[in-house]
Amino acid sequence: MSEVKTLKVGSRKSELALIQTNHVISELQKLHPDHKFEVITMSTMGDKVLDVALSKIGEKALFTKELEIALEHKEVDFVVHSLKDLPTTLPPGMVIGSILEREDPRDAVIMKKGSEYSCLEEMPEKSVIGTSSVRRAAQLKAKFPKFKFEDIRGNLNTRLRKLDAEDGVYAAIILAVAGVSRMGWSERISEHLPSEVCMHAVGQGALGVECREGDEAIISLLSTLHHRETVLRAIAERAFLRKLEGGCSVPVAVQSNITQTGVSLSGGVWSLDGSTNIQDSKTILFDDQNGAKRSKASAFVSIVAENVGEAELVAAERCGLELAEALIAQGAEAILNKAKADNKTN
Ligand code: DPM
Repeated sequence: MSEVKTLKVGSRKSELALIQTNHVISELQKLHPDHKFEVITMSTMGDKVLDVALSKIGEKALFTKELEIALEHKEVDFVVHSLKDLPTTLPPGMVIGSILEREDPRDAVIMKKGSEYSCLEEMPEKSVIGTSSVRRAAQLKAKFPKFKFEDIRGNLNTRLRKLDAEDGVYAAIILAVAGVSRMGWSERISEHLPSEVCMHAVGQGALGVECREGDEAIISLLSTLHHRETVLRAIAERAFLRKLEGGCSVPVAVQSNITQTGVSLSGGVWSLDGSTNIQDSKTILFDDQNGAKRSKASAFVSIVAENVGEAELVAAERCGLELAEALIAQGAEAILNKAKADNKTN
């Protein structure tokens, strides 16, 4: 009998991060009642630098780097993240060992407290909408040229406080439904944005657990939390973003779906002002991937999921890659390069 050792779980310090970390621990505890877990918190650059727009910091591992260093030094055994904050290429030696069932991946409109409006359509000209996401701003600028879009930074608690402040400038802010509902604030959501208005970010609404590559005991423990459909959607979306070389500084958005027979992905790229965009869709059937082989323990866009079918994983990755190739053939790279350059100068 091996002695039960306490596993160390890394987390950011924000309330949302701790809710997410505790959720993963409680799911693990249900399946593995004999294990013990201890949470170790730390701040990341994204938590410390609050006066610069996210898209301008230009560091892809903004919310993950310090935690990954702790992982590398074995100060923690695994780290819980919002999947959308995990870059599509992880540092060498790191993998994603678990992807939990996705919540609603849409974006939502939160009105200032006491607002008389219930959706963007109703709001008057020049209303100030708070978001630091170039993806949200680009899509919404195209649909609602009547608004002014302004950066808003800080964790969710800070943002809600800035929105509701009596002397605050924002009439509404845009946040992910998943984060708002994990915080217990669902009743503050006035409008869920459909994909025709605002497609979501890659990985949005799902949790990903990062661990050391080759740490078989932890990988096998974490694999028990994998949610098949979410794993496949995450692979398709991340393969798409990786091929486009997009991070959180460029307007790239997606919408994915898993059916009995295959993977479907819609996606697009936008100029920062939303005036130019390229969108397309792709479906790849699982059937077409039969006979696909992978080497043992290989990762798909850094996701290790040995308990999900080979043909399905291959189909998901191909779906993302082929959609990206289709967009590149239609001129996506010029739009993204311009967005990256404009981001630096604005
Ligand atoms: C990333 C973006 C944002 C976060 C960019 C984007 C939003 C930044 C902003 C990559 N990470 O979505 O286009 O609104 O200024 C973040 C949130 C969550 C994870 C908060 C949110 C919770 C939802 C989830 C920040 N990361 O997007 O409202 O787990 O998907």
